[in-house]
Amino acid sequence: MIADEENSAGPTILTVTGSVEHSNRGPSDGFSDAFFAFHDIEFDRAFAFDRAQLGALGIQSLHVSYPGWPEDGVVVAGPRLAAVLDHVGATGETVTVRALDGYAVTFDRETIADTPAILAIDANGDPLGIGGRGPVWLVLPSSSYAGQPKDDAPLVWSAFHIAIE
Ligand SMILES: Nc1nc2c(c(=O)[nH]1)N[C@H]1C(S)=C(S)[C@@H](COP(=O)(O)O)O[C@H]1N2
Ligand SMILES: [Mo]
Repeated sequence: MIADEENSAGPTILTVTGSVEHSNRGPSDGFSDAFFAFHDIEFDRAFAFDRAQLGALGIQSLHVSYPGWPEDGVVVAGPRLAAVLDHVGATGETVTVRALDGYAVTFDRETIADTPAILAIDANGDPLGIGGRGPVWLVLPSSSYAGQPKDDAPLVWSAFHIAIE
């Protein structure tokens, strides 16, 4: 693996590609990066995070509730999306958060970076995993930015990829 800083020690759970100033891995490989290939995601370099690296960016908690959720809402924890964007030196105009199932939401970078959005890796004290809402769940409070839908449509669960464009 070609890397210029901070290699992941554990399995990668989130990869940031596109307009990033800092990277810790080289180009996507048609063989080993099979799931990126499945999603037609190609890149020259990227920043790959394991859980520990995301945790090292500073864990924040959020208690949120949306229509149709359990009555008490959910307490999630993880780094601020803004901290992750800072860490990779994101410079593009948009941030697209993409999930395992292909669901993706694109945000204006400066708008989303000004919100308390977090990339949750735990919910109600338990690590988020695949089959649940993990490995990463984008969570933000209601009314965090102008025009935010009233429901939880922007809250991408099972996220694994962020593209900066
Ligand atoms: N990975 C993923 N995240 C997603 C979705 C999805 O289909 N896939 N649906 C979104 C929408 S439109 C809503 S309203 C909420 C809740 O959808 P759900 O009830 O399908 O979880 O999750 C959002 N996050
Ligand atoms: Mo939805």
